[in-house]
Amino acid sequence: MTSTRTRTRTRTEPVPHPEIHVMTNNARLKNWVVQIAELCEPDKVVWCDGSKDEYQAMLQLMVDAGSAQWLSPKKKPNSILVRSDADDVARVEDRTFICSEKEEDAGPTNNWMAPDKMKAILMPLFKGCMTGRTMYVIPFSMGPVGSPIAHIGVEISDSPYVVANMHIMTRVGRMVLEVLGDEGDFVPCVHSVGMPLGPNDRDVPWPCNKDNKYITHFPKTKEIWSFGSGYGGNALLGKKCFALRIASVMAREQGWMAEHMLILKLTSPEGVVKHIAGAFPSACGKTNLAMLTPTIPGWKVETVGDDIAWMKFKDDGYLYAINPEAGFFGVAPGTNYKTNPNAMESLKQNAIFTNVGKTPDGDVWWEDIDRPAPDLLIDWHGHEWVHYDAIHKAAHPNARFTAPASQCPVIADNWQDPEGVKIDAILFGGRRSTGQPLVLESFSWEHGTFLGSTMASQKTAAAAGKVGELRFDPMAMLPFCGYHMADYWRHWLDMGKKGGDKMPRIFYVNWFRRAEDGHWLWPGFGDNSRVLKWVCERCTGKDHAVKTPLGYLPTRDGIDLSGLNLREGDLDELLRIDINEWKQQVTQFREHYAKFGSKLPRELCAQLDALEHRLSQES
Ligand code: O2Y
Ligand code: MN
Repeated sequence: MTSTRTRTRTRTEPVPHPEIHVMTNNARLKNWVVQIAELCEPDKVVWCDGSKDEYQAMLQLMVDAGSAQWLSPKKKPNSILVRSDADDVARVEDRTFICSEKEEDAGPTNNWMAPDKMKAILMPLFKGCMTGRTMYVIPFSMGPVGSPIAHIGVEISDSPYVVANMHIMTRVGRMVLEVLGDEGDFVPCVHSVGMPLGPNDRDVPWPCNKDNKYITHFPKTKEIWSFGSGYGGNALLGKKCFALRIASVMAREQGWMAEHMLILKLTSPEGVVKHIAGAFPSACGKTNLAMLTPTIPGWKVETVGDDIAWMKFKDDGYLYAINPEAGFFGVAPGTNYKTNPNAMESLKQNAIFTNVGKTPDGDVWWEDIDRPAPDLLIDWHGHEWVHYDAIHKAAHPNARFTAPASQCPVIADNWQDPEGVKIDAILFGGRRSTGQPLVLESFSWEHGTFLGSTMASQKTAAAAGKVGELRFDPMAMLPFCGYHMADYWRHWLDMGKKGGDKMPRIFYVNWFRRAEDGHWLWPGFGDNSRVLKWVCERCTGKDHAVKTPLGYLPTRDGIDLSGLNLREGDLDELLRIDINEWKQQVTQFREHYAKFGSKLPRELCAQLDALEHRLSQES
């Protein structure tokens, strides 16, 4: 595909300093923008105002440059298709660094480099990296502008794709600068695709730098520097870099929580409202759960957020959450009117599609979209697609749609409430084919923290008599925690001490358990509302649970199964606890904990010992 080599500047004359039309009196911001312009040497500096005209201009710019194409206005009005470089298609965890002063503060699960050493690598890369390009200054708010739970960032980027996506995913523009004021604080985020253009260079549709990718975070100074990738979480720096990695550091320092969690609003037929946050690793149907269509009559699920939750205590002592984002950056393949009709409705217009297939009539197509691939389908490389080719997918497996959250038919009326929503329950969940019951409730916040810290998916199904190996992803934060994971667990425990009995109840769910013959025991999707109903009822004090070594499990009639034809014995299997399997899991939990050394909170060791003891009492 395209060449992504690093180009050196070929100009011999010094570039006249670009005129900067400053939109703020915030001295720190003004100085920083000048400093970055001097470093990156763009041809032009543009301050983004967040207007609709600006968004449209970015789309047109991409189309004119050959980076994007308009989709049919009849099929997907005001929407574009973008094809990335084949080497720039996903987050790059091995190129993602936490640059804390001390290595021990990044912990064993992050790549670490000392700040000075990283800056010594980055500065020569950023020097002149925007030559021949425009440098965009994007002031954005993570969360409703002015909300006491929100925070402000400013991203500098040389990518119009980033500007357009930031317009959808965050709140961009003048109102952010107004809230920032002359003295306000912001997180500086510097991004470059890492491909300067000399006077005789022709640009490529998706500039990037495949040899030099760095996604770097500086917890002490709260800076983000990203070089070489234009894609998703590597380049839209408000999302994983700010809202999780840097925000998790800020949250620990300031006494709040930045979590990789969906937020949903659940309303019972009697009008009882509960807000539930949920942490699930990638590919566990988080967006589907956030937008679920309940199968039980009278219950309503509405979406507050599908990926990230920021939670702060209010004066009443409860935790309130906002979704810091304003859009969805959802995985396209597998999304269809059966798995997630609300996502399909959300992306019907004003959307950006990245690396999906294109139909001859100007619509999008991806694997499992619910309609057969048409003739003359163009794949994500831009080539005619060969049908039924199992290896060459029409859409890249990590193909994305970016769509405004406001277009979701079940977006909650209070999703932009600056005060946030009171969180009643937190769900943890992994993909576990054996062992883990459909749902259980923790005994306490401390026990719930233990459940989150041992959250895992199974790499392979269990062989007879042996547990499948577990891939741990504590609180679904493994790639996103900006500091030592054991210090993060300490922070969870401290939050629990602070909130006491006003903290949300904690549950662990598993939609993915299989029977011995391999069939799924639980239908999932809309039927997950049956589990949410049990969660809601537990929060309102209903006592339909039994105490087990793992936590409180539903009684046999605790889960509403009306209208659902579960096979005989499947409910028993969904709630069965195999003591021997759990004893083997305890061994794996110990190995997992051993990685965190002396920082591991003793409360969590005590929880593991207590689990082992409870299991031993059962045999
Ligand atoms: O591949 C990327 O750059 C995006 S990753 C992503 C996007 C939206 C929501 N969650 C994720 C994730 O990896 O958790
Ligand atoms: Mn995510």
